[in-house]
Amino acid sequence: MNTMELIEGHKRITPAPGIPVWDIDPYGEAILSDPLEYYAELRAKGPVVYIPRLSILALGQYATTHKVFSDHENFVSSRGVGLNDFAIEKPWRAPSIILEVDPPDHTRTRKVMSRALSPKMVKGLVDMFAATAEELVSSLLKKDSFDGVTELAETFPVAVFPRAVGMKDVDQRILVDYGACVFNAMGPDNRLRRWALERNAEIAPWIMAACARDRLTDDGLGAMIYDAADTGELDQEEAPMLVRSFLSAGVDTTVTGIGNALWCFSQHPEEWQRLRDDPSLVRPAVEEVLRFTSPVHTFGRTAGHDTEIAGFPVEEGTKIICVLGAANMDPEKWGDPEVFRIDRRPTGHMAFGAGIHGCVGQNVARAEMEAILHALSRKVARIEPAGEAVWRPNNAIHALDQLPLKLIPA
Ligand code: OVM
Repeated sequence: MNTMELIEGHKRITPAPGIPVWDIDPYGEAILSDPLEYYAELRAKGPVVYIPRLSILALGQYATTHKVFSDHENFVSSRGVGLNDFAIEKPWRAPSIILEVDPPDHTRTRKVMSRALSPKMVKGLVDMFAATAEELVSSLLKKDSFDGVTELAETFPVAVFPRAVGMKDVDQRILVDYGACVFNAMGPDNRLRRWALERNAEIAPWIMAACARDRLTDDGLGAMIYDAADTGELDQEEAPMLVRSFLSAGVDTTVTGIGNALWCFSQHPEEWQRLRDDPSLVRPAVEEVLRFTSPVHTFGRTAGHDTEIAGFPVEEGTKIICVLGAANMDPEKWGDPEVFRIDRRPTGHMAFGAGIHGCVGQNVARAEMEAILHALSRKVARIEPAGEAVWRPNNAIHALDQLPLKLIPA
């Protein structure tokens, strides 16, 4: 007899006495669009908070978020990094063989992906990134105004990343939407997740077809994955699944990072001027944009066995959301987190996660953002708002929907 009560596809838990209870929906669209107050209240309630309507624990203080996120032994990924527990419910798609796994399975696939995304491979891409960024910025300078989301933040990664992977099929709308689906699917059964499942049904066949070996050139990052299948490092059917991970995690995330960077500099012209005066600030500016806007705002884990968080007992099967956006805004860690300062050098920010699952593509992500900021900083005196910035709620991503901009030539 199974008397376990389920909620959002995981076990309903009884929180340990003393854990603060907060009756809120962290996936409400108003919060997802404008999360700063929610981040502050979450941190203020304590190191760990129980959210009854989803029966999950939520972490927002830097110290606890970092500790739990780095602890893959107690807080597993193989049961899914959203609210569904893969040990109980059938996952919405075939699980990722790098994201939704634990060691030792994770160790083998991670090694193949980190080779394809290594600093050496990124070095081979930077000239192509720079040339594409220069060309794109030149063409946007000819316009009176444009949408920073569709015409720059989406266009650039879609121009360079599928090319780096060696994809023969490229469709901006499908590639961006697929990432949005993957991240929305991490949330509860709300409007956003239901959209994701519907949209995924339309585009998943296109995505999987685009990951096939005969749809990839033999000189890209995708070919490196298939090479690993040839040498026996991977099974044959694992190669397209790892190429799928490039598309799940590598497009919408960098689109968001670039869009958020444009937003930061349109709102902080004095910081743009500092960047123009000292191009060596491009690198730390990228880190500050990532800290300040947290493109991936929330990521989950599951307690693999009975354990504890901040001294409170946590039962096996508990879903825990790590609110990376809140950790990146914790004044205990950052002092003045709500000040956007491009020379902050925010070592230890959580935008790429932490621990063994820390973003394997972070060198590519940085290179894309740096290429755009370099091109803009040489050609553009000011990045001005040309209308209201509108955020696009997503269960795991903090991204813009619209960003009307005007570039003032240098
Ligand atoms: C994957 C995947 C999907 C989403 C995110 C991610 C941030 C990985 O399919 O492997 O890492």
